[in-house]
Amino acid sequence: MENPSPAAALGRALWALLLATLGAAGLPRGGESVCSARAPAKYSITFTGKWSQTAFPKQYPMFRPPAQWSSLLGAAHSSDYSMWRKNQYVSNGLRDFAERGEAWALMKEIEAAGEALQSVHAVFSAPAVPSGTGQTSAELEVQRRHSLVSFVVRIVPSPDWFVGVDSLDLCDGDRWREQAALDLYPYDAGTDSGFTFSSPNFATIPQDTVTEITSSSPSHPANSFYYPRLKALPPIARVTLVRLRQSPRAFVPSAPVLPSRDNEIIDSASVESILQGHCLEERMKGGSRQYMRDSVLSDTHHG
Ligand SMILES: [Ca+2]
Repeated sequence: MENPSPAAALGRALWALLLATLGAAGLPRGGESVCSARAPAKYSITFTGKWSQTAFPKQYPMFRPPAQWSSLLGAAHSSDYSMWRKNQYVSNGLRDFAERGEAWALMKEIEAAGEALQSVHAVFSAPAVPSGTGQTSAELEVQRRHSLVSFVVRIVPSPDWFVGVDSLDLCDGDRWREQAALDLYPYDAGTDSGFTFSSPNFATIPQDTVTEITSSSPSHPANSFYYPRLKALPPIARVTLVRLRQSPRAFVPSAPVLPSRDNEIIDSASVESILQGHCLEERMKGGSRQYMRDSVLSDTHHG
């Protein structure tokens, strides 16, 4: 199936011709180059927390809950979809996720984007990380028209702080990147005005845009990330994406990824538990085949 064949070569040639014919109309928003990589590509994504007490001693959360990370929720999408963006307002779904780790509304938004604009190819998620420095991973698939990857992970505890990636393009012209790695820094969703990790809820009215939290901004001594002597914060997490070489046919779906039982996060329902709900499974079956095939849904839930 994956062996290059004359038919496949012809298909690629026709596709290239089609793209050439479409010309500028086929260009994604923002003037990025068109991805012409032929087959879809599969990646592993690994999120590594670097939120240690050594690196971030100020107000480091020790109890109820100790420093940890929510589930990771992401999507492979086109430039017509944006999960979050610096200096823009978050959606209601991302607000729920950033403030409380609730993934349901965000999932519904992603699903709606996938159905209305075909701008989302697949959703992926990884289990929550029960410590500030733990690791979690997932697999995802991108394709030519959905070569961008975005994801979010909530900082727990925090008012509305998260880390993530906005529209990382895994395609480089006619080929897929072998790997990508990014240091991650905290962002403020602009929906809760709490200054510290454990601040009580304090809605930001009117809502503010997404801003990066730095060692000097917000410029207030009470802020948990305020380190006036530091020029910049150290990265609080890192993400690595590595292309998997297995052909889709040879790929053996991994065992279901289940949330950790002995380190239940004291946030809200995990993404996994929501994603395992049959309602969503039914709704997502159009736009997220990759998710359906490889991830947490059990085989007892046939849509
Ligand atoms: Ca805030």
